[in-house]
Amino acid sequence: MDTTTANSGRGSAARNDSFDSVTKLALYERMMLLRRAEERLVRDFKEGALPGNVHLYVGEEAIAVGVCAHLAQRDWITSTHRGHGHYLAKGGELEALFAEIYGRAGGICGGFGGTMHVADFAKGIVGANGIVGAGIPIATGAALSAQLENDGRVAVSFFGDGAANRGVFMESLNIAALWQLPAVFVCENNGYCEFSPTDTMTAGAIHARAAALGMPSHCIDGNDIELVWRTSGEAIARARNSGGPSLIEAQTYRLRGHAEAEIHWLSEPYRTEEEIARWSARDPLLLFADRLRHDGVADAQLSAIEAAVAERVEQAALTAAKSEPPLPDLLHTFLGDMGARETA
Ligand SMILES: Cc1ncc(C[n+]2csc(CCOP(=O)(O)OP(=O)(O)O)c2C)c(N)n1
Ligand SMILES: [Mg+2]
Repeated sequence: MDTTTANSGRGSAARNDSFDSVTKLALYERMMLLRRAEERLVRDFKEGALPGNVHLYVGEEAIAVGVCAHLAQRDWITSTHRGHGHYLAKGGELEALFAEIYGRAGGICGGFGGTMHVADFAKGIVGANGIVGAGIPIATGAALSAQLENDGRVAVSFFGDGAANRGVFMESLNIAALWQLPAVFVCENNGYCEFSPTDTMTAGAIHARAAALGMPSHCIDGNDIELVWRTSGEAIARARNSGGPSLIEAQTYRLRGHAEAEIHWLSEPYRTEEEIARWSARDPLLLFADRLRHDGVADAQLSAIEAAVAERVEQAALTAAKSEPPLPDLLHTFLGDMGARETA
């Protein structure tokens, strides 16, 4: 997706306004990258090759990929505990992602952060975050800095439906609306907060909360890549052109568990087979492949994209696994002052 994430001018992405065949195939490839990378992690988890647990984004790929297609490298995103997809969609390096999750020195954070802290500030990836909702005020602060610098950057915050029930959500939206900050708030409503259905914990509609603040909002099918791409393109352009913030509620479903380790925690299922089957039939990659075939893309071309991505993922995972664990001495480097105090 080089054409859409290139860095240019005052932070404006070299954005393609038409959902043309080049854009569509680039989006498909990027969604496939997210999917295959996490399928590799599923395998690693089952083989006991991961140092801990992972929260996967499988089934939600259209959101991160559709939104990030409109961002330049110098724009910011904040992410969640389910952050691998956001990282890859914003252009994060694949091998460094695997190495980080494996806890190796070649990781994007030197192997000290792990799955829930993948970040690359140079690419505007301000970080995944284990604290639910914590990325929302961070993106708001980034948007404030863009406004003060008047540099045309935009900040996007991805967060879940559960996070929208934290106080910091309304606090952040309030100040973003009041100061007309260049921010886009993207709520990934996957119908669950851990094992609790959203409708057992959330009053009203999340997107409707913006109306009280005079902020534009949209509620869309988050599994429809074209809809995500078009809606977020408008919201990001509005933010970039001093038109203020927006809230997008993208409805989706996680096709895997809340966390891979949940099979060890739960005594009974919290979702029905019927529900999972219904959403599997609406897998965003299947929907997009159908759309591409309908638009005349040959099966062979889709298979070639998939095979190339699979090979890239396999090579990255193998290389990352060969990276050494971080040197213990470096721990004090990252602890900074706190480390100095502890060792004094
Ligand atoms: C402040 C805080 N409270 C609770 C948790 C425990 N927790 C981790 S993930 C999660 C669910 C979040 O749901 P949602 O925001 O909908 O995101 P999803 O997992 O569905 O992507 C919870 C409650 C936490 N990490 N941080
Ligand atoms: Mg959720």
